[in-house]
Amino acid sequence: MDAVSKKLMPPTQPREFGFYVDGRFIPPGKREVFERASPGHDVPVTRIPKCTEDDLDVAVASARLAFEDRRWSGLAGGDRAAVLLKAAEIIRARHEEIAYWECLENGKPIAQARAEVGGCIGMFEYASGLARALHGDSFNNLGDSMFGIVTREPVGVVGLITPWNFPFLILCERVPYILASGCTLVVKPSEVTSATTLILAEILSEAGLPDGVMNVVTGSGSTIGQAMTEHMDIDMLSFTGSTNVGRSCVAASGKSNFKKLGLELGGKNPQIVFADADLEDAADGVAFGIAFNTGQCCVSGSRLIVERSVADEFAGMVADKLAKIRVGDPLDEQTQVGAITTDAQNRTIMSYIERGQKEGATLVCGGVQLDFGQGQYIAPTLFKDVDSDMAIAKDEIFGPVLTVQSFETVDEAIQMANDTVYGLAASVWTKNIDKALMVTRQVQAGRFWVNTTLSGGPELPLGGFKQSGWGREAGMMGVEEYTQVKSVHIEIGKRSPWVA
Ligand code: TXE
Repeated sequence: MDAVSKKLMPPTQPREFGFYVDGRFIPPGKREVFERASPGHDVPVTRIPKCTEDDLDVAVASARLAFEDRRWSGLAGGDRAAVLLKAAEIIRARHEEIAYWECLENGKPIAQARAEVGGCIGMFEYASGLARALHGDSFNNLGDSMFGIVTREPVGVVGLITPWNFPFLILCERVPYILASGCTLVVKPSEVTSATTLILAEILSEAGLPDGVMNVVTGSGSTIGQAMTEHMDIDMLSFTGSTNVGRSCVAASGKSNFKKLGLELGGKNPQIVFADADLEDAADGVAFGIAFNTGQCCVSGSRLIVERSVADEFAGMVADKLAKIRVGDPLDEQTQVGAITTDAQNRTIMSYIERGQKEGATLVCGGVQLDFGQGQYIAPTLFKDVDSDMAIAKDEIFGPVLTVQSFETVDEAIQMANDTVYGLAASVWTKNIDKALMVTRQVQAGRFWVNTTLSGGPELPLGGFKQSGWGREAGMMGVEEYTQVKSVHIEIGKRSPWVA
């Protein structure tokens, strides 16, 4: 498809998918089917089966068998790497198709979806190298009669539950790393954005991934997702989503088999701006940090904390930027911000905007639903006169809503930044290296940006402090998370007897 010159349109018929177990797609049959409408166009775009708990059991059994017979974990890292590299090549070839379905189900702009798919290719390429680099340790310093080896072994069957905000990107921040470790897996994508996960299953099969190593079960969180958290035969669960469901994953793990957990949960991420920053750059970065992906981003910079001497001027600069963002049809090449992904999320964001006003904050810009005749869109929104105990300053809104608060000293900025139950990400804007380092070292956040925001790649690990979660994805740590460590003690020579 000539991506640039041809105007993209939604499909005339929804695309039908089966779910994927043991290397084959299973059509819905008598199962209920969920019809997903594009949030930007209000027309049906995909039809996805609602799997049953029995389907999940079959998928887990398939992943279990594939793990136990070592068809994947028993391969050399180089052979696993070859499959991941081939998958990267096929994703590159199907780049446009993946971006199109991502855009339709999620509502994100097509240009952004394309860039994300490009990033996913890098994830597969990088993780392929890690399949070869993964190694343990050895101890040659235990005396002449003892030698120690530490091995890393795949943890087993992994359950992967993903959200709707970055259906393909979040998937690819995990799947190639899980596969690099030698684990097998069962994935449950969000019920509203399953298409690109099913496309990835097809791609991996074509790339030579043995049957049963990756399975995809589609359906709701309350049935399939909950059953995964309780499943006795899933060894590890990686969950990305709301803090509340993260809590229920922890409870379910304790009540079932103590499965290992990786959790990436909510965030209320500070953007700290000092008066000595390049304010033009900072205003642009802050606008991007809150409006990108309509603010439906766990690492959105949703709390602007700005030095008092420039607070009014800077808020004005950010408001100007927000007003110029091109919001509109996700399939339009020029669009920067697309539709809100779900009706429920749209209602949540609008109710926070109403609540902010009721609690006494002043709306500087946005705050309204935009009418394009179809779809659901919200104008990028800025609130000033915000107190830290207001809901808009405390809760993860998960929408394009930014609050402004001001500080006078570095310590005050650090204290305000840390005044949250979350610790996922933070950004600081300053030209003073001392301030940048003090803030970076003292603010509790798993990801930090200095004079930039929301950048990333396959090399650096992702994850949160505090109630933003447990564990890390991506980078070498992203493979190691999916391994167990075994310590081996080897006696050399004749044993000195215990019983004479
Ligand atoms: O998330 P859920 P929702 C936050 C964000 C948003 C809020 C609600 O604040 O407003 O969560 O979004 C599956 N057991 N984030 O309701 O429900 C579900 O099917 C197991 C932040 O959509 O957590 C989907 O696959 N799984 C976040 C996934 O969990 C369950 C991204 C996420 O859905 C389940 C998304 C259950 N009981 C939302 N219930 C981030 N950190 O990026 C649901 N699911």
